[in-house]
Amino acid sequence: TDPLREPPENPRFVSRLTKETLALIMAGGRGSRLGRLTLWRAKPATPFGGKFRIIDFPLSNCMNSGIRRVGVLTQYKAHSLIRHVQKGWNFLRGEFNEFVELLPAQQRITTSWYQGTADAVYQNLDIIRGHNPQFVLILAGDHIYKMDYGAMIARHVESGADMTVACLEVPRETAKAYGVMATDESGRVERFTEKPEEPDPVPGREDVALASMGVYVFNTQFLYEQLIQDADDTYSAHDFGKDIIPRVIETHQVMAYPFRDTETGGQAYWRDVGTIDAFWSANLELIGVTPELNLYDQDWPIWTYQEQLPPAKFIFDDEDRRGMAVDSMVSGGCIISGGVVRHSLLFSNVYVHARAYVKDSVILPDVEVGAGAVVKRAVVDRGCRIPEGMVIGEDPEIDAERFDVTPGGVVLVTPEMLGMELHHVR
Ligand code: ADQ
Ligand code: ADP
Repeated sequence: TDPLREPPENPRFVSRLTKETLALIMAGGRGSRLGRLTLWRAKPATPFGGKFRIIDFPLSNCMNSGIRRVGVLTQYKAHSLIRHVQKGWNFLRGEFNEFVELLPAQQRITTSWYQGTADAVYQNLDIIRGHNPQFVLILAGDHIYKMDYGAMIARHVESGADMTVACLEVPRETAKAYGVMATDESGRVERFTEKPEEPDPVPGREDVALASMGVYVFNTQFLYEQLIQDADDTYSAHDFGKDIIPRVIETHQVMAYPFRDTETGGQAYWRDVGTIDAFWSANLELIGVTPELNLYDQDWPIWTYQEQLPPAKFIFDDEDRRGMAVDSMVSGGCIISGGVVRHSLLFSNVYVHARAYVKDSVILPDVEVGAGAVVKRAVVDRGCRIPEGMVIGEDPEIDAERFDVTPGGVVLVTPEMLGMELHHVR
């Protein structure tokens, strides 16, 4: 039986498994392909979808899956991330042994910062031991998706695996960016190559490959053994994808878990918004009539830190016939005062002044678009003040002098590029 299509017969069984699970969210990576959007924040802290930050997705998946013991491993530019987790994720009940705990790199065991992902976990071994979980669920902090980890852990237990790796089918040409695996008929992983030049295709389907999502379930004892062994290996990069998985598939039972859409059984939504182009289009996709990622799904709410903000306000100028947003999402605290917003996503507290025009753009919180300014096909970072009359997104050559223009023709605008002294810090 496929636990994804048929709910497990005894749901209490799954809740026992999730209760016995400690989730560790790897949130230390830089996300350097996001360019200057991650100059001052780690990728998991990057705002997404009008109200959220990327890390809210794996964190919400944990809550909705009944996993209430979560550690967040941070390293690179963690301040914004730490602040968000502290403000927004402190609603769990310690009395019930529920927590979201921050685990910054602090050189507790060795004198180096976290090296690979396995080293980040290794350096927290004593903390994990203290929680004494039966399973450890390792998650990446920088993907956008809705997934019930309970179903995966149930499958892990049913199959008797030592470790289970969640995977997805991706076009073979994009598979180079991932860990790629091949399985036997039972789903056991037989080959695993991190970021291969020539990804293995899925048998019989030449243009598809099986990519690891970087989501792993471990039996805790097995994880300890592997991490301790790996720590002694001077040739290891101490990374799950590069070192641990290729090694353990030889000697242990590592199973693949295909992540599918729970309703259709087909391809599930999963996005690595690794580049500005991907970030821009994943945000604008949400505006569509029936986006693949439904943020209005009350069965799988995405939690976040919410500021108390007044409703969005639209001030219509009768003479100019302006002061509106169409085909857009507009968050709390925004004021569109005599400007026009089309096919755009506005995060909180965005002020669009008279005769300004915003189109095909993603505007992060606390931005002001000055009177008569034009912003097209852009990602505007938090705290930017676009001066009166400035034109962005009409002439790539002029844009490139001041801003970053992506291969897809999206203009990234940050406060530094506008010559602003400091990021708007609140
Ligand atoms: P990558 O995403 O390239 O591949 P990596 O850079 O290790 O792997 O990042 C994985 C996650 O760990 C990210 O969320 C990142 O922020 C975080 N991270 C990285 N280094 C860290 C550190 N030192 N401390 C704390 N957190 C850290 C991985 C797998 C592939 C898989 C893809 C799926 O290695 O096999 O296909 O994820 O995206
Ligand atoms: P976020 O929108 O992700 O919360 P912030 O704009 O608040 O990010 O900035 C995140 C962190 O980076 C804060 O600690 C802030 O002080 C710091 N920061 C932002 N811009 C600069 C800058 N130009 N110079 C120094 N520190 C900065």
